[in-house]
Amino acid sequence: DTRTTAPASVCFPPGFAWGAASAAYQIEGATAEGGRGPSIWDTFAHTPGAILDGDTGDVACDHYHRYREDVALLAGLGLTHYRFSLSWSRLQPGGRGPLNPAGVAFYDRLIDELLSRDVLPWVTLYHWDLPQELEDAGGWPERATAHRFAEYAEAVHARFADRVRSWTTLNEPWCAAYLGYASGVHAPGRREPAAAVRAAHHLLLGHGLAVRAMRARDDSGSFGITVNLYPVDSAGDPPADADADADADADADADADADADAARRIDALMNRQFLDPLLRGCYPADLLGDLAHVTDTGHIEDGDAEVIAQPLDFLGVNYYSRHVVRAGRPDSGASTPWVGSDDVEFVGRGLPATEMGWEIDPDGLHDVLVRIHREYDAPPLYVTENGAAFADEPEPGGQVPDPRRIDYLDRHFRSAARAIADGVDLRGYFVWSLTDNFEWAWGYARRFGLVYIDYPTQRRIPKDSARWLAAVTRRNGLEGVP
Ligand code: PNW
Repeated sequence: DTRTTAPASVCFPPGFAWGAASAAYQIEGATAEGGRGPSIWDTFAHTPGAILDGDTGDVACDHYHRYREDVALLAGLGLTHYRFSLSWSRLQPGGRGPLNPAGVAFYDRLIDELLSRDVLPWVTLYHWDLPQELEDAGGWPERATAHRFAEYAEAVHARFADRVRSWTTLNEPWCAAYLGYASGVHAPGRREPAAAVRAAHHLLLGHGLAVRAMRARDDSGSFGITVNLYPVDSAGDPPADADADADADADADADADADADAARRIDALMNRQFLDPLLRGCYPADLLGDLAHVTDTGHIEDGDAEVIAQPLDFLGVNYYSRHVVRAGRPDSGASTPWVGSDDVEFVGRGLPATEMGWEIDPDGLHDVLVRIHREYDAPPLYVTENGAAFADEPEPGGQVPDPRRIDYLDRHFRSAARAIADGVDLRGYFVWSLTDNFEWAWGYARRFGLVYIDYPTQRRIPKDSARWLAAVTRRNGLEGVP
């Protein structure tokens, strides 16, 4: 612990929304039931070598059959909000046309169960599971996919808007575009940098078209998007001054400039590529310059900027860590998500990390929230994901002590409270994740849950962090640490 003073108690604003989050492919299983069609994640997970240990989402947490128990766990924690995603290929098996009645019936049951326990459903329309038929037609690099997404959103909204008030179009378009189409570590596993840039644009376009279509039906709901943001710092020391030797100073200055430029480029790709078109109505000019040698802008049509910049009722922010970068050598050959910037090195700072290898940096959450507040005309913010993978296992007595997760959440909650004190209009916080689940490329080998899942029996065991979170939500705040 690097704290210098013991934290005082903190209170969150009245009505602050406490919740937990999940995503369809990570929990549902039942991938061939109820008329569900295949998605790119079914195809990818069944590709040998794609997922650690050959894991797939075929069964996952069997939430499709056990949703009642999962909703009971959630309500038992005193959580009032549940962020989950709809499986597009459960609702439209081929990615277009009328909704599949059995898919609708499942989400009807889930939503009604949540409402009966006074938990508000926060629906995400797309958490990465594109219907395979749409990928076969080209996927997100094709403009038509944005239109299919808007049609899907409109049909789903028409069916559920009587009970669902909060609509998030996309989860983390950066991941969907760059891990899916550039580095290839996520579905559909393509390694085509130019296609990834087009995918990012068509995801944003699909978001705008979807918001427009849903609002045209009924404007009374709440519409937003979730992006994953990182503060990006330069590793370069600030230029040395004073009396040291002038040549060495000049070298150090040049290095620091190159590092600062690396940080600018990664910030553009990671953060501003999404925040600027959503909240300011245009792409950052420096990003378009950086990407000019990857692809031209022929896929960006007149009017797209206006569609993407639909007014939003909230912005969801997912936060996990900070990036620290320096200029390095071009690393051609390896497939990276950092399209056009494969010469940037990511620098470890030697901080304690979670089992994802992500360094724990609670201040970074404060920094991204304050940055949005200061640099953009932003709608109310929600932390739609934050959480940690740690491998704690049940003890013989049945408890699952996970002190590192409690400490992680405690420090991030305090950082969020500090952002609120600095003027950020933060309205709620969703912990990732309610239960352990299918952690994408890592399969079941990484556990983010507040609730442990014993996969062979599908038994659910609340971890100590779940009970701790229940006390936080009850009190709407944190106690001081003596
Ligand atoms: C997010 N990265 O994924 C997703 O929204 C969740 O579905 C996921 O389980 C959670 O965070 C934990 O991983 C990310 O490589 C995956 O930067 C990868 C990255 C970021 C977020």
